[in-house]
Amino acid sequence: MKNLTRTRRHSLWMAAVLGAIAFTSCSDETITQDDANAILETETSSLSLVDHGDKMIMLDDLIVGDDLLTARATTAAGNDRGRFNITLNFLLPPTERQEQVFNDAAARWERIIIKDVPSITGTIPSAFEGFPPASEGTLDDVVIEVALAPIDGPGGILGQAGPRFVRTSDYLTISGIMFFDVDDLAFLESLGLFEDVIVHEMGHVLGIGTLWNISTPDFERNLLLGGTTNPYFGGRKANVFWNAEGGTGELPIESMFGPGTAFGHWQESTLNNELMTGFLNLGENPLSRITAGSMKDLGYGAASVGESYDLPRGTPGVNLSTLEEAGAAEGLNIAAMEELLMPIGFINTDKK
Ligand SMILES: [Ca+2]
Ligand SMILES: [Ca+2]
Ligand SMILES: [Ca+2]
Ligand SMILES: [Ca+2]
Ligand SMILES: [Zn+2]
Repeated sequence: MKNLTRTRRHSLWMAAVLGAIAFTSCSDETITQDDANAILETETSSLSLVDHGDKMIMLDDLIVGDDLLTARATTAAGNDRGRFNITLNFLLPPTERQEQVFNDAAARWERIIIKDVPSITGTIPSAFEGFPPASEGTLDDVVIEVALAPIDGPGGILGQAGPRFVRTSDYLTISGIMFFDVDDLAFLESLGLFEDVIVHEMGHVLGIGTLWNISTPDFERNLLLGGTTNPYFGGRKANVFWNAEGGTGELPIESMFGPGTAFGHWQESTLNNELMTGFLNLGENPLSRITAGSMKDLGYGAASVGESYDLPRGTPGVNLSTLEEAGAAEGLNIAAMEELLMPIGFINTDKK
């Protein structure tokens, strides 16, 4: 069993998230889609994440009920060997609009991460108590379980997102979750930010702010550098584009606005309306080639392309620390409403 040094961020509202979700499902009972719908129609709906404790799981060894689950890298072609594919697994039937927004969000990432990765054959358990597996058979290339359910009504908690299982070969996401409060979606839609929020959260599932730093006996990744006062992104590709866009010094990572925002996003005061800052601006929030470069630094086969993004020439990087809270752009403090989840385990994808 390997232990991953996790940079888990604790935040006040994380406790609120946990407190808000009732724990009622039984781990040894599988809930059908109809059952799930019935549960969600009651006032105290309940979706809870399977608790595996703090130890990282090696999926080869995971026993669920009487079943020993195994999942391995495979040479099976999968659906599409020519490109990187994000599969969305909706736990509950989405509305047409929700499905469209999630599909559009996945498509935005698939324009940036383009290279196929080895498919996985086997059973990947659901991250949620009592639900069918996240994936069975051959998975090409990443599966995201999407749960849209009531959490705490409008405002407050938006939800949780992050990876669940990562590959041992590259420590990148195989499975992840996006769990959102349905009661907040109309508000996001009214701001014109529904799709941007989903793309943003999908970025966390794929590793932004969640897989930057990993330390195991077999693998080290240290992309978040600079300590707590002047954090910056250490990846070379992202920095090439940061400089090409007009930034000076190192690509700055957010250090302010508390846990949940700090150390998991680009710095708001400098990167402004870039999508992976902690605040979503009203209007456009492009996914720039700076972020595309950071996906390459993580290890993805990413294209050096980004959506149209304008960073003023000479925008200072980590050397400047004059950020004031009041200077935050008008918009949605997405990071204060989300909980980033860290991976819970590995699937062995090393060549034998
Ligand atoms: Ca593929
Ligand atoms: Ca594949
Ligand atoms: Ca809410
Ligand atoms: Ca922003
Ligand atoms: Zn975020």
